[in-house]
Amino acid sequence: MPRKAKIDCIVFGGGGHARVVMECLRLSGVARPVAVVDANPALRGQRVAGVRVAGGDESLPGLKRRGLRHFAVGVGGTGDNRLRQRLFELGVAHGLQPLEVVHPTAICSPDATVGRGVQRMPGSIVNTGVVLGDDVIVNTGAIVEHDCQVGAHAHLASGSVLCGGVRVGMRAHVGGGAVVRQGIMIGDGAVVAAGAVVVKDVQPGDVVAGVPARPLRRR
Ligand code: JB2
Repeated sequence: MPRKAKIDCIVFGGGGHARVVMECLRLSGVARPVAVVDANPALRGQRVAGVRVAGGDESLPGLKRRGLRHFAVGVGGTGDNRLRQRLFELGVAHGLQPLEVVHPTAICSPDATVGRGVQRMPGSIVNTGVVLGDDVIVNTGAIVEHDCQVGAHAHLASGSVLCGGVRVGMRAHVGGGAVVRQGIMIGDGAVVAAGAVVVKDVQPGDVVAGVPARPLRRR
């Protein structure tokens, strides 16, 4: 049952991830999404999960004049997290406050450190000693074991598992169902394909896939 929200907010992006974000905000009662901002002009004036698309990113000053002060990045993506970083920085540059997005079923240790705008989706688990940078997504059912460090804007996709002490760089993407062995380092902007099992460090920008994971190419 959704709880009564205290804060009205803007959601960047009007696709599938945005609808999950809006549901989390509603269920947790943290905020009420009241405007979607999306780059697709065809969406303007349409409704996404019942919320009107106000326009593209240029509509932010007008939304601020309406008194909105908070935002959530509703863009997910399956590899390239640069857009998410740009939108996060855009919101902050407009003086808006990033909201933490937490589904009621997400678990987080009290001894984890969580950055601004972090998203913890249904059934995700963040264990003790973990550090999550700004704007990280711990997507549905993902597990972040003890003492992992995850850089800003990284996306841990649904069902992925980071065993203990893994380090994930900024903007890296760990694909759905991938498993990363304990102590491994994944470089900035690297991509681990869905279902991979990572047993060796991944260099910045590398794309790795398979069991065990091997480099496919560098971005
Ligand atoms: O610069 C932009 C911009 N570029 C694209 N500014 C704003 N405000 N919005 C932008 N967008 C919009 O993001 C697109 O027009 C589109 O409506 C939305 C992205 O939606 P899409 O459904 O394509 O992807 P997603 O990020 O919501 O979901 C992906 O990532 C999730 C984690 C999907 O691949 C999902 O399957 C996945 N679960």
